[in-house]
Amino acid sequence: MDSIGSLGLQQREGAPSCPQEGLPCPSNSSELVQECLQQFKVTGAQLRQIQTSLLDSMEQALKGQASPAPAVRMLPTYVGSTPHGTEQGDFVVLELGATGASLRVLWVTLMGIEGHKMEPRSQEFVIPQEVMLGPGQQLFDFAARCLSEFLDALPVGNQGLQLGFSFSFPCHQTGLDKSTLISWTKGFRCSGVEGQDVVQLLRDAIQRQGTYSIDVVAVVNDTVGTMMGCEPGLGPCEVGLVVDTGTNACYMEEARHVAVLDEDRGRVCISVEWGSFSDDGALGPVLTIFDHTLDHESLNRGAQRFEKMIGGLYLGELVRLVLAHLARCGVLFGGYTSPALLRQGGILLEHVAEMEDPSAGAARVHAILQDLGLNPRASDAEFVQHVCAAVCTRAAQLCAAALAAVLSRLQHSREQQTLQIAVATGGRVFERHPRFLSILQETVMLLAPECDVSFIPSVDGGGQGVAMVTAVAARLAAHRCLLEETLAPFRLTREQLAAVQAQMREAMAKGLQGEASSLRMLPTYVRDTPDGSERGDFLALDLGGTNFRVLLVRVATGGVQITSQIYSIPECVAQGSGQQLFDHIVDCIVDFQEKQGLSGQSLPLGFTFSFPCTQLGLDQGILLNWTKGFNASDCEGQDVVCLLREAIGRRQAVELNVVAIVNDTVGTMMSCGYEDPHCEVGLIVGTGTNACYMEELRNVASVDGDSGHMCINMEWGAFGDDGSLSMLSTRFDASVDQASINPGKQRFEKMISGMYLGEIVRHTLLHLTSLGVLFRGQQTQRLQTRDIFKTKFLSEIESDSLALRQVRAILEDLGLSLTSDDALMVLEVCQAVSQRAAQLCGAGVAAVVEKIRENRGLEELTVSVGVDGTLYKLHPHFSSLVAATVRELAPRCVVTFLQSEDGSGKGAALVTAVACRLAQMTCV
Ligand code: 0WK
Ligand code: BGC
Ligand code: BGC
Repeated sequence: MDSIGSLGLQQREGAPSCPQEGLPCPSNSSELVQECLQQFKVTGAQLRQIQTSLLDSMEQALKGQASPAPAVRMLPTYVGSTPHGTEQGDFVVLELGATGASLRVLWVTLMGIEGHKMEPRSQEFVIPQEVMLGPGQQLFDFAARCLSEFLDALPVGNQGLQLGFSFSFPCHQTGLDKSTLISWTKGFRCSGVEGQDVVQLLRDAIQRQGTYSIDVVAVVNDTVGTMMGCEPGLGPCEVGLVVDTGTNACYMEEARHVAVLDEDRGRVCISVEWGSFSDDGALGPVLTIFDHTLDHESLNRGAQRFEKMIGGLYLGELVRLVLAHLARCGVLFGGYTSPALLRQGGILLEHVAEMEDPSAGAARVHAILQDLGLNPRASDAEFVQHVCAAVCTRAAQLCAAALAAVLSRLQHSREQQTLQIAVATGGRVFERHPRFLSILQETVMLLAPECDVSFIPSVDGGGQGVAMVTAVAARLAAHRCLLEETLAPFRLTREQLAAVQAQMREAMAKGLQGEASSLRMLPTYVRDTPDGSERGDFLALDLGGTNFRVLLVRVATGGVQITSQIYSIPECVAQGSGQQLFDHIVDCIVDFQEKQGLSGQSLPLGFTFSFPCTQLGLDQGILLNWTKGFNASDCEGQDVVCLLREAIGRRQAVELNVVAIVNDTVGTMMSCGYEDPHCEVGLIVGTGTNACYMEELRNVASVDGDSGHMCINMEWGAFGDDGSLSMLSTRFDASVDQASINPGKQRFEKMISGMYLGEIVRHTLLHLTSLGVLFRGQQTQRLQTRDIFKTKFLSEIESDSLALRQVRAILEDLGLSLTSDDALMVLEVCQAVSQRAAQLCGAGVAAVVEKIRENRGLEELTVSVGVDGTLYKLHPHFSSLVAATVRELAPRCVVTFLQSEDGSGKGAALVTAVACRLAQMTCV
């Protein structure tokens, strides 16, 4: 075991060799020895007290209790599952800290077949004292040099290597490859490392070394490596216990019990860091003056008190302090001491293990004591063995009390009365000390009789286990790369969005001039926004969104009152004959009139018809083509106002005066314009998407007149149908388009609107599943079902208030069995798809408001946009992303987005009211 320096104890310069402060020398020797040995006796009650108090601290820490700070840290390790046995590949493992003043490099080959194992190749390097206490960079450079020296001996060529970093110190982990050192323990005290990400420090050192391309993909605590390295046949082990220079344990906790994790399913490995356990109530009574002396002279005074009673780094020192005391009292070695006996670190674990080993016999004890420069008498050897046994027995019992606390925690967390568990053990105290494990086992059986515990020594100190975690991390890292690759086309740059804005401007100009353009720029014959003088009762229809609504709109001095009723449009009607569709609409109107006591009244009616129509007048709209899943026959190319009037005609005793047909964007603009005169743009992001705005009449080639304005229905859903958006289109967009009832059409809409986002996500998830990135590569029937992944799921999954667990619930309802990593990746897919949609929509709005600003030759334009549509209204981030994109691309426009409260039905009624007001004025 390590020399004095690496014992983490301070050298006491020039201290006179005199009896231990505060320790009287009683009259007879055996009484004195008994008195000393008695101090190391720990009663059952004390062990139970320690077990209980440690359990309390563990549960306080799990709950995230901040103050008083729990005595143990309970650090999540991002290891969520014990090995599947399928992990395979070659991995380099670097172990630092488990064995004190040495580090180890291993080459581990995982066969991926249960039970098949290749003996790892390894090499140990002694870490010089000045490196353990020097600048952090020096330590990591030393590690990088050892790595490359080890690899020099292997035929690795220049292949990329994956490394697992076993770093045996308390760390806050924020990922499998991100870990910040909290504090050094066990004789290490390098500067500039605490509070730093040790993975980055190692990566930087490997970079500086520059000899091998090594990717550090995982960092694990040695207890985790020990647990994961447990022979699959015998395990799986769900507890990892290390007693080497230091001591600690990890175990698999139910994720829902770990407050800092937003998880409610599955398990996560927790590193207890019980070395820092220091409950005065529990530990006070068992701490001896020798423990206080050792701590006082240690590098980390006051810290790791529990570890300093158990860890191999300290056992030898405790024995030395006792022997030195007894020698000074003349009880041992004839009162003679030696430099080695007085020198801290003079007695190492190896010495203690040998001297205590009953098979070693007194002769071996003599030899060791003579090596320490002592001249032991016959009785001395026996006393020394008793002291060694007392120190190590206490260590094993205390370790057992701690382990019993972990077992009790497992019983609580799994609500099990009895527990059958396998504990992987690692560390040289287990390997070297003859009785440590047996004392531990006996004491655990006393303290946790309802637990059936099997202890499984880890084969190679956890190297295999670290390689397992590295394999899992490598798999996750590879998956992350594939995920990034898959989502990259959805991540639009500012340049790409500005290009979309410019292309839309160009298409707008061409459309207004009647030139070939994917933007039809349809005049709507709405020349003015309401001026508030409108009055009267109006019927309104609202067809084309999620719901078909019939509304009674009363426009009075006090404002607008709306009574409405939602009716469904069954798919068979939406895709049946036009006559059937319009008859269905009239049926709904009649039903509404009856319910509202309006039967027989012929109120002016405004018809919000949310499909592309060429308008020849306010009450004439030729349907150009259906969109959004509608496909009723014999309608395209027809004047839908006529079709409605014919349907009214077919229905006896119904009289309706269809005054206006408006697009839902126009209805929304008018509805919001009634409250805010600045509202000159209408935007819909719902089942479909589209925008309209008030254009200068002089710019509308197809309508006579050079003054005044005309509201233009852009029909931007079709933007890019000429292929101008192909550079942005992904393979998933193509799949959605090909599967739609209007392939090649409405390309812009199919990247933005609610009818399609869910499908884009579904196709992306199918692709990632086929790559094995998601759902362990298991394709499920459900996920292959069209429209099974609703766009509303995106809004739910992306809502900040939804914990990952709820994301899982949504996906499990889809019959998907998934891990938390899967849920996270699905969330990222949803975010990428909706972010692109919002940004494209923002680029469109930026094009429109810039057009208005330039139309009016303004330096700065203040304008409001009336918005409606389920996606825009319900998605947690869509509206803010649209606004942010508009601010970015149209910085000279101050744009206010007004969410329409009453939908566009009110707008249609207002358009009708304006038309009626204008008609009355011309009659007067
Ligand atoms: C509500 C409007 C209606 C429009 C719809 C669009 O009243 O005219 O078509 O919003 O949103 P969606 O219902 O398609 O989500
Ligand atoms: C460290 C632990 C480590 C244990 C065993 C302790 O000093 O804080 O992280 O697991 O030693 O090596
Ligand atoms: C239609 C537009 C409508 C938009 C929003 C699109 O599919 O073509 O007329 O405004 O959906 O509902």
